[in-house]
Amino acid sequence: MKRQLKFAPIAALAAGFLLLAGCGKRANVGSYQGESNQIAAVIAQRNLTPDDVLGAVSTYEPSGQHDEYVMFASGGQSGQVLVYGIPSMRLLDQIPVFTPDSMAGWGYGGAGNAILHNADLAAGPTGPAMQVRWGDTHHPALSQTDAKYDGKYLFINDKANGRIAVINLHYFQTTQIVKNPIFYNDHGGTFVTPNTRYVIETSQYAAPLGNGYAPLKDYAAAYRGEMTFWRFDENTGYIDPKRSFAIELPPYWQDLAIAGRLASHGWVFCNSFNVAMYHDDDTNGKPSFEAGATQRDTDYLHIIHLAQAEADFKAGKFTRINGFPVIPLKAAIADRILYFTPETKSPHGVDATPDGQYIVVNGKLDPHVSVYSFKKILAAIAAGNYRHDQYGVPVLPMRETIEARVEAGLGPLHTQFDDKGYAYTSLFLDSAIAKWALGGEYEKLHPDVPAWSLVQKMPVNYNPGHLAAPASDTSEPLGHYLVSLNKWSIDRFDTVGPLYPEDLQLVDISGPKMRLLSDTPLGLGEIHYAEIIPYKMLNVARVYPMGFSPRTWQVLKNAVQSGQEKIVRQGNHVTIFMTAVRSHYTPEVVQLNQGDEVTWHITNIERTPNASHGLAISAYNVNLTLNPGETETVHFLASRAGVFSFYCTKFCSALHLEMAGYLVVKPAGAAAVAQR
Ligand code: RUQ
Ligand code: CUA
Repeated sequence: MKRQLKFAPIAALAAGFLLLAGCGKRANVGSYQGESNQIAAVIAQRNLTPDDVLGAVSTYEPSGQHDEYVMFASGGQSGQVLVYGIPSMRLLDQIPVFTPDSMAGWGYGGAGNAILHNADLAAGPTGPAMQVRWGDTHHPALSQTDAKYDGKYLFINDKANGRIAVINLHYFQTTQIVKNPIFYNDHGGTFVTPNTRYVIETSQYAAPLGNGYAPLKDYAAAYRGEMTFWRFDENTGYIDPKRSFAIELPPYWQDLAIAGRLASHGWVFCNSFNVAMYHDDDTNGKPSFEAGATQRDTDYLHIIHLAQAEADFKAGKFTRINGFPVIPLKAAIADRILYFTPETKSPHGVDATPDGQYIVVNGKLDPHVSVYSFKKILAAIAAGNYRHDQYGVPVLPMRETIEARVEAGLGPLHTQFDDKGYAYTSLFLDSAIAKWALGGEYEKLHPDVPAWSLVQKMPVNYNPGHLAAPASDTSEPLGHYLVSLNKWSIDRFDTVGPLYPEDLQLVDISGPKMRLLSDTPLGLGEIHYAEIIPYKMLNVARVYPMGFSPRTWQVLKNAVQSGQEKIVRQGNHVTIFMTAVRSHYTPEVVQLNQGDEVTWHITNIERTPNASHGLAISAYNVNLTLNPGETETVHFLASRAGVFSFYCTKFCSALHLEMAGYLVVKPAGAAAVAQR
């Protein structure tokens, strides 16, 4: 349809383009005079509309020019985190987290192995240890100080296996993965409290707490949900499981959550979507979950007083499940930690306005966005005018907690906020974004636009899930851009096989109307959520300190240095002390006997940024990436005899191909005889 929008003389557009271009610092209009015909010709030849040209010039980063923002996006089933530059939408990095990554040398002998191993399932009464080597990342959360981004850490969950990872943003490196000790899966994670004291992780599909067994017929009595509060230690940069705890919740399927801030500091809000507790053991011909879980008109917004829960935890009012402290449901009710208020059925996203005053809930099956007032929630709690659900949890009447309902459109999922008092809600079924005006204090920001009213709907392509806007999850959102993370792309790109990419659409939200700028396909995994931060708020290292170990997260005093290279044999244990620098390894030949136990230390002794090396050993499944200053240690058993090469995987210099060596493993016993 857009293509029929033929516009006035191309020359006029080119002139407009020149005006636009002339606004930049890099050149003035005069310097484009010679190119104007050429520009007009390209516009005509490529059949571009004025909007297309505006989108292009708003997002193009000339060679060498950097993006203003970075977006940290979940990589979905890739198990990783993706890093994009905005507005160019160039993919800058894939940070390996839950899945081995050969480009980064993550999970092939180095530090990643230990971190991944730490997050495997431990052996327990129900079965043996289990190794998991993938993840389904959903919700990244940047660390905050005083409800604002501080650019230090990123957290992300693995929905499939109930795990949380910590990524250090000085080195863009995963430093820790913790496995939830009482639950196999999660979804409502990660969300951080305003000072990153806690990282929140909530279970999704109810099950017996502690990963035990109970038949489905015992659902109501034996199945539960839970919310885990992982205590993050700012001083060490690690989650401290010993200071972490959970709260037992009824077996409603808990979904997304958000930590309150400012007005609602100390509280947490969480959706649920199967309050009907529908379950089916597949023997009675009952309908599917899809029908059963949505049979009630309302589900429950969980309102959790975290400050009180923390007090209970500190006072020892918990039981231990698999050794992990859990505040029982009964105690959570008795100590006024947990309340519900109805929400329209099958809700998905819950988001807090920047001031923490309103809680915005989107019910997938209701065209309205429901806005709850935190003040009213507190008043309803104080009034004590509630009934109880079947587990005894107080249910605050919806009419007392709700502030407004905004008719946004079909299938509202998630909401983001800008700096001008507007909210943006994705409409999955409408394939659109609804921009609407906030009320309360926010009315001052847009005196001519009525509070809680729809302002604009803009189509997107297609079926948006989350939206992401810079600093939307903080007390100071920045506006400017919005990324629509669309689940389906249908006809947007050349078809590359039956698995379609997602479509990330960049939208300009700086003006009164939303404006589409660009489409970016993503064929690496399904982005669920993303957070966006100005690049200047990060403090990114260019090289490691010399001898830095990503395994211990420290500079190792005994990391191999230049001149100290050697191979030491003690019985059948061989220790290799190796360095890498453009363009050779020292030593270059390693001679072993079949059956030797090998410990291989290697340090990249470069100080030049960008001078990374690799260490790949054929057949032994060893593949390291060594950034300048980095030291790594690999252990393996020389179980296979033969002549193996090891080589540098990073094209580091003109003589990179020569950066190689021989690993010669002499056969033992009979094998030696068979050798020709
Ligand atoms: S999800 S499309 Cu956040 Cu996992 Cu909503
Ligand atoms: Cu080092 Cu190639």
